[in-house]
Amino acid sequence: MTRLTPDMIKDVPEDKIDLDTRLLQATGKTVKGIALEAADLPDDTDLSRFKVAVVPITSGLGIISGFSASVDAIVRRLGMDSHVTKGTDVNGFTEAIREGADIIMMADDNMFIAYNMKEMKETDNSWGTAKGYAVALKNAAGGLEGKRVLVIGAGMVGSWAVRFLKDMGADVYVTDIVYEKAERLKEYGAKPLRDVMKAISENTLLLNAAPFIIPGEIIAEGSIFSSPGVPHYYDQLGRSKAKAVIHDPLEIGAAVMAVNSAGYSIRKE
Ligand code: PYL
Repeated sequence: MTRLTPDMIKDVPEDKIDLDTRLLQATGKTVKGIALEAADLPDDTDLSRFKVAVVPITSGLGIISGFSASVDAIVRRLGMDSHVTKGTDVNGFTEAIREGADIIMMADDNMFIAYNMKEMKETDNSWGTAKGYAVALKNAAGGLEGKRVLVIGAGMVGSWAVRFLKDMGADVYVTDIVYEKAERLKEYGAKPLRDVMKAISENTLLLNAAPFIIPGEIIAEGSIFSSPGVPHYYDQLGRSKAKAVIHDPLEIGAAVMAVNSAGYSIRKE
């Protein structure tokens, strides 16, 4: 998982890129709509009763400036009652417990989770990102039943994405610069492709879960990229040929985590 930098997320707290407008154009849904679909919850689900605490974590490479504020802003935009704890680490976690948070969200260098305190269930960022971007692709493509989809990158996000796309009825291919990683996903019914560039040039529905900058020359006309991978860059030629490029540095993954975590409580009612 590539570590975010403050520059990558600087526009998230105030939503300066107006992500919902972009997502509505590409998928017909907002971040909240995608997150509710990803969590199998009705579109009119009211999330306002959920209290979320975001706990900054100083371990390892430490705090990423703006990360907690970004997660907090994303969760507030879902209509939940969210805040960042004053304390960090165990101090912050204890604060969250004492104030009765329903959901705690925190990330170290390896894991980013949303934890439902009452149901004692976690939702992690790889799962949330893969589910959210698979749902985004499905909406952008008008359904995936029987359609060929290429997953680029067989890491944590890519391997979840393969499973979700198969569940949506897609004919899933997967490629990775380490072919053996792609081959391992045959167990989920994906078809590994050895030649990465050729695979990309021959597909128009793609979920790019790799930190991989794709040269515009190889992009097929009318491609739809659902593209969570960071660093994120498509050159002018690639953007002119693509029908849509769906990307954000954190929002869709974090929103799916929070909504799916709330879903554990909603489904118990
Ligand atoms: C969760 C993000 C998505 C992509 N890469 C992942 C990443 O950057 N992980 C590290 C997050 C560290 C957060 C830091 C803090 O500010 O609490 N411990």
